[in-house]
Amino acid sequence: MLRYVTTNPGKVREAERYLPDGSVERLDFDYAEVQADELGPIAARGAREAYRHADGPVLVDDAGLFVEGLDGFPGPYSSYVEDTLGVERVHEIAADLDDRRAAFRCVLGYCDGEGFAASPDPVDRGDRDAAAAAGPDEGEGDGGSGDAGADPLPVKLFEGYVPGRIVAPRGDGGFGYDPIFEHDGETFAEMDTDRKNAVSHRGRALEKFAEWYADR
Ligand code: ITT
Ligand code: NA
Repeated sequence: MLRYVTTNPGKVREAERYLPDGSVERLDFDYAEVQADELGPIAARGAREAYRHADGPVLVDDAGLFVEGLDGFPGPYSSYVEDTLGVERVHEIAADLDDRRAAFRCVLGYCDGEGFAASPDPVDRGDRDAAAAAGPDEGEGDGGSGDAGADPLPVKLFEGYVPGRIVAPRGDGGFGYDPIFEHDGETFAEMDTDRKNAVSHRGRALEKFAEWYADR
């Protein structure tokens, strides 16, 4: 059984469409989100922590909204910013910008305690094209913990990206920043789950994961 580790039921609703019925269950576990500029290291460390907690295969999902005109803010801090400022305030801030382009990024981190055939690296990107999204190599030197040395648990990362722009809130589907994120004339909150999945950051990452998982 694969555990999809998240405190966010909205993510699971989307993920279910990509994973065989009955093969995955949600694990409501709040792994520590290390402070980092990039989603990749957060997902990789989260996957290891969740694996040790679950004692079985896990998939963690770290996502964020990156606003161009704000140099990528809130990015990895999207969850904190949603809880503090709120989505409407993020729209108000973006409304004053010349450049309201934005992107959602999602990084999935898979860990099952074993190595991956094709990858001697502790962190293997399932998706090299979008490597920029997760940033430079995970860099086990997190600088904070004091205990040097790479965590040997291998993690495989899958990334997805979708461009769009920040608009006044519309729609009541989805979750999080969906009402203020417009892609192709519609906000994500105006799309149903299948339509959002067909274009979204999470859909792209899940598609890559599902393909790899099916024939690993
Ligand atoms: P977990 O970490 O427990 O999975 P979370 O909601 O905190 O749940 P993230 O840290 O990945 O997840 O999310 C960062 C923020 O981005 C958070 O405020 C989410 O609501 C938001 N977010 C993530 N994916 C989104 C999506 O597809 N559409 C809209 N907002 C999204
Ligand atoms: Na989170």
